[in-house]
Amino acid sequence: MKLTHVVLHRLQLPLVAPFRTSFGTEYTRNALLVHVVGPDTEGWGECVADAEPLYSAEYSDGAQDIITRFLLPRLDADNVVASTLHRLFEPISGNPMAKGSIEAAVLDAECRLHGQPLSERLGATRTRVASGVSVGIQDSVDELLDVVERYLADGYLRIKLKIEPGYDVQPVRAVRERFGDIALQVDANAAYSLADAGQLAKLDPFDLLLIEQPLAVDDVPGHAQLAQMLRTPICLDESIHSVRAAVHAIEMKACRIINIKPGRVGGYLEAVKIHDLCLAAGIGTWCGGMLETGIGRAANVALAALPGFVFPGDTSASARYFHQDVTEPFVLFDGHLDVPTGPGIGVDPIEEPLRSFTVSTQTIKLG
Ligand code: OSB
Ligand code: MG
Repeated sequence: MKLTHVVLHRLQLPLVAPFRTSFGTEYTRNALLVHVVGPDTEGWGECVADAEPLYSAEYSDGAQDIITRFLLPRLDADNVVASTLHRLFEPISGNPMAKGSIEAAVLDAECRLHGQPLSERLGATRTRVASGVSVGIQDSVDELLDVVERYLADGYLRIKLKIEPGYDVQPVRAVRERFGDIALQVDANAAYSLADAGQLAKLDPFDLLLIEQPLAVDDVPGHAQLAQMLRTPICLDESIHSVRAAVHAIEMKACRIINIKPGRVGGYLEAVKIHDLCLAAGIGTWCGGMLETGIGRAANVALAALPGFVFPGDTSASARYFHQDVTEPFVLFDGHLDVPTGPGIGVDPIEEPLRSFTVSTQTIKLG
C-alpha cells in the first residue's frame, strides 16, 4: 500500500467528570490521532499516551516526537504493510503506544482499501460486545454509590472500582452491600506492595471477578507470590507489554486473567497474539481502555469481539467519557456496544468536533 503523508492531530476533549486513579486525576483526554493518507486509501489510529507519564513512561509530546523522528522515517512509503510494522519498529526501544498508533492507522487504511471491517481482519466472532465501566476514585462512599447506581441504570454489565491504599475494602463492601450480586472487580494501578497482602486478602470475601495490577509494573514475581495468598484472581494490566511478557507471567502463574490493551502492547496485531495465547492457555481476557475517543474505541470494540474476550471490557459508551465525541457516539444497547460493520474501523472523525477539539496538527510527508 502506498502512502504519501501522515497528519498528527493533537486534541483536548473535556471529560464529563474527572477520572481519579491511584496515579492521578485526569480532567481532559489528551488524544493524539494519527491520520495516514495515500492515493488510494486513508486510515485513522489513536495514540493512547496521556499528557503526563503516570500510567506508563509514554506521554503525548514524547509519542509525537518518537513518531515523527524515529518511526515514520522507517516506513517505505511505496510499500507500507501493517503486518510488518512490529518488526520494522523493533530496533526502536519501547514506546509501544507510539508504535501501536501508526500500526492502527495503517491497519485501518489497509482494511478500507479491501473493503474489509477491522473486526473481520482481527478474527472477531461477535457482532456486539459486553460493556463494563471503570469507576474512578470518588470523594466519598456516598458519591461512589450514586455513580455506580447511575452506571447500572445505564445498563453496564460489570463495574470496575479504582482502588488505592486507604480506599479499598470500605468502598468494595459498600457497593457489594448496596447492589448485591453484580459483576464487580477492582483496579489498583500498581499502588500496593507485597507487604499489603493481608489488606488485599480482606477483599476475598466480596467475590470480585478479579483484582487488576495490584503491584508494580516490573513485579511479575511479586504477583505470582501474591496469587498464592489471595482467593481473588489476579489480572495484569501494566505488566503485560508484549507477547513475551504474557508468556512469562502465565508460566510464573502471576495472573489468571489479562487485560489486553492494544496501545500498551504495541498494536492490535500484537494484541491478537496475546489473545490467542491466553485462549490456548486457559487465561481469561478482556479488552481494556485508555479513555479513547471514538477512533480508538471503534478499534477496541472490533478487537473485543474476538472469542477469547470472555469478560466485559472497559469498552464504555462515548457518553461515559465525553459530552461530544469526535465520531458518531458509541451507544449502549442492553449493556453492549455494536461492532462497527463498515470498512476498517467503520467510523470517521466528524469535521466539526474534530476541528474544535484540535489544539495542533503536524503534517509529515513520507518518502
Ligand atoms: O488502568 O485500566 C486502567 C484509564 C486510563 C489509564 C489506565 C486505565 C484506565 C481505565 C479506564 O481504567 C478504561 C476506560 O474506560 O477506557
Ligand atoms: Mg488497569
